[in-house]
Amino acid sequence: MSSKLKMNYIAGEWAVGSEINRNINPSDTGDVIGEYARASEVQALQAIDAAYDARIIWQRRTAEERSDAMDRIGTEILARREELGHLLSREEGKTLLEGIGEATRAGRVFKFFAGEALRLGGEKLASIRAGVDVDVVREPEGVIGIITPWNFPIAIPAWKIAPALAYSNTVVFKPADLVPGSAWALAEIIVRAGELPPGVFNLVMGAGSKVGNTMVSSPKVRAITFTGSAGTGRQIGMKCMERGAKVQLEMGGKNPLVILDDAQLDQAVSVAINGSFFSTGQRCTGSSRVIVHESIHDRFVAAMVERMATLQTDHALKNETDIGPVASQDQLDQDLFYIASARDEGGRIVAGGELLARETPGFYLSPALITETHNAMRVNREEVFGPVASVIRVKNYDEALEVANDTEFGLSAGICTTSLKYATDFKHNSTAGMVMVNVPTAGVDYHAPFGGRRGSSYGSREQGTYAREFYTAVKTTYTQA
Ligand code: UN1
Repeated sequence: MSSKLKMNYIAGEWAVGSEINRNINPSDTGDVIGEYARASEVQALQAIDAAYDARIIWQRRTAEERSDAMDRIGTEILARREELGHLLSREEGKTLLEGIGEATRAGRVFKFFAGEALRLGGEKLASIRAGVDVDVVREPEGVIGIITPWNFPIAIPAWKIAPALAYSNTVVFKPADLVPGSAWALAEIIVRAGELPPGVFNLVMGAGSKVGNTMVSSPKVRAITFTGSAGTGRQIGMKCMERGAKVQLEMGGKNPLVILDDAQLDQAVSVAINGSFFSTGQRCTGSSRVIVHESIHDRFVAAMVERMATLQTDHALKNETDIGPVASQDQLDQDLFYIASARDEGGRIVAGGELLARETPGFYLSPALITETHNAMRVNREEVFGPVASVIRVKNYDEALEVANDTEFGLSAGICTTSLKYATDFKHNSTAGMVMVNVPTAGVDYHAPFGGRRGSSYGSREQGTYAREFYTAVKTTYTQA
């Protein structure tokens, strides 16, 4: 066992696991970031017991104490954002600027919930009976199981852990097995800077099939919040439903970006490039279907190709890199599969979609733009989760709206237009959970509700004050004096 092994945190103690996970840099597969202990199922159960037992202690802390803990955590994350961003980019492959941006967002989330801890209120209603008081209060749920994906290794953990703790719940946290580094660094800050009593926060690293499954199945875990693939999300949802646990699922997207013929071309290209390719397209909010009015189609595609030629795909930590590598070989295989399927179904790859050799061995794929696609093609139905965007040509706004809404997902949807009429209509009639006008479909504010409809999300919204819906239970009390 190496002394540098990064351990799980269970019941207030750092604990070795049953296996060792080597964390590899996707920009340079020869670079091992560190060794991380995978927890066993027994350890996951110990973490759950510890969180269960610590509930009362944490609930008895005052709102101010919990607020101060969140504030100290946020302060340390922000002070160390460059170092944390560096680690994040090194293990996940997004660029250093994106990594630092994400670490900053995580710090800001803790600051936001430091305020929210003090702001949790209730309601007083008039009763229909004389002399009776009706009060509606919010209480913690208990133990929250948190399961997070690899594409936002620090921000998504932050926006689930911060509200869970701020609203007096205790936590068992399982980060993605692919990127345990940022999550471990976050956990270390949480327990030390937060000065949390033992058991309030537990980190159990490892595979979803073992550790995650133990959390989902345990009757002591009152609520599960999950961000990840639609397939896993559905299974988790069904298991939670079976045992009556509260569940919140953030799954995939097949987000449309509509480009109308009155759009400002430069702006539309920037919005599309950002939404489709930044963070290597590995965002559930990414613009994967670019729906373009026929009168601007050729000009838009030409301008996209021109702009894409200026983008540097390279090692995530190089200053001049715009697009880092894909996060893993599995994800790269998936991206290539969808590019091939689009070509087989008649799509034209007008830019990118090629494996790139760089100074260091990594999962480099040039961002791909595919034209001549239609909405029934597999690449337009299923989530790719890579730097791959397809263009769908439409005759007019009505067709654009119809195509945009014709998806089993419904997370984010965007439109580029200078028309107030069409922008307003799109805001009203898009069936996505988040609608963007002249801004990218991805890259959301940390204090606004986040979530989608249909196959994208299940349960209440994340982030902002809306997070309290998931992390608290409502109680109505009636009192006759
Ligand atoms: C963003 O676009 O800023 O997994 C956030 C994801 C989303 C988060 C996207 N849950 O990509």
